[in-house]
Amino acid sequence: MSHCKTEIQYRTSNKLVDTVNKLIVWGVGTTRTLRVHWMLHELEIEYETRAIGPRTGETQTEEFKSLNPKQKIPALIDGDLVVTESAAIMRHLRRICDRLPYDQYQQSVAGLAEYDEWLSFMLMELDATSLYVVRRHGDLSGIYGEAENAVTSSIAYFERMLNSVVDRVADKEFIWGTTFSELDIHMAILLDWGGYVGAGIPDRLSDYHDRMKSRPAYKTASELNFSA
Ligand SMILES: N[C@@H](CCC(=O)N[C@@H](CS)C(=O)NCC(=O)O)C(=O)O
Repeated sequence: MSHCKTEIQYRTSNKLVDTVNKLIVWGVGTTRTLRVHWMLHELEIEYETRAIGPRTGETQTEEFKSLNPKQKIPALIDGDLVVTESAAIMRHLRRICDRLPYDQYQQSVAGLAEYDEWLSFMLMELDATSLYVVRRHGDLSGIYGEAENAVTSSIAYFERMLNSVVDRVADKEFIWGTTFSELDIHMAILLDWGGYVGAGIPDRLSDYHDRMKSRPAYKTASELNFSA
């Protein structure tokens, strides 16, 4: 994989330099870590992986706690900078590497408002308040407790929210503007995850979902993320 060095404008202490740090990603094995590995592969950035997994105790070592006191993966180390939260890490990677250029709409006020709307919607409505509730009281019920009603109603909520945006995704090449972006990564992984927990995924999203999953970066990153 080549590095983004030649295309990069990397900001350190207000100075633009043309070199980048060797990036290190902590974390594998979850949908949230997959987001970051997928983006790195789309950008063709070389990086190292510290293959720690969730609920293995590996997020509670002194070394990792000093990097991320939240004790959560993924975390990205970029020189002196530690970036946590998968969405923030993906945004950071887009800023330090311009291999996926933004189109004119994506840079416009309207485009940025749409970006913020999609990101809030996917992180809050489709992830935190629905699929993650299913995870907590489904696969992780040993830790968070059984709550069958919460699981059932969260799946229904996910389906309702997803159905509300079908027209904005189906038949489109990409969710936002005319180029692939981290919003496609979020959506494709949410569709994977929704399918995994048994939520109904509208047929009209199949083409979009299949196209995203056929991207070489998705395949390579999934292999790395789930086999480690
Ligand atoms: N909002 C965070 C969520 C990160 C998160 O909850 N990570 C879980 C795995 S999906 C974790 O590290 N849990 C700690 C552990 O299981 O040890 C993100 O998107 O990065």
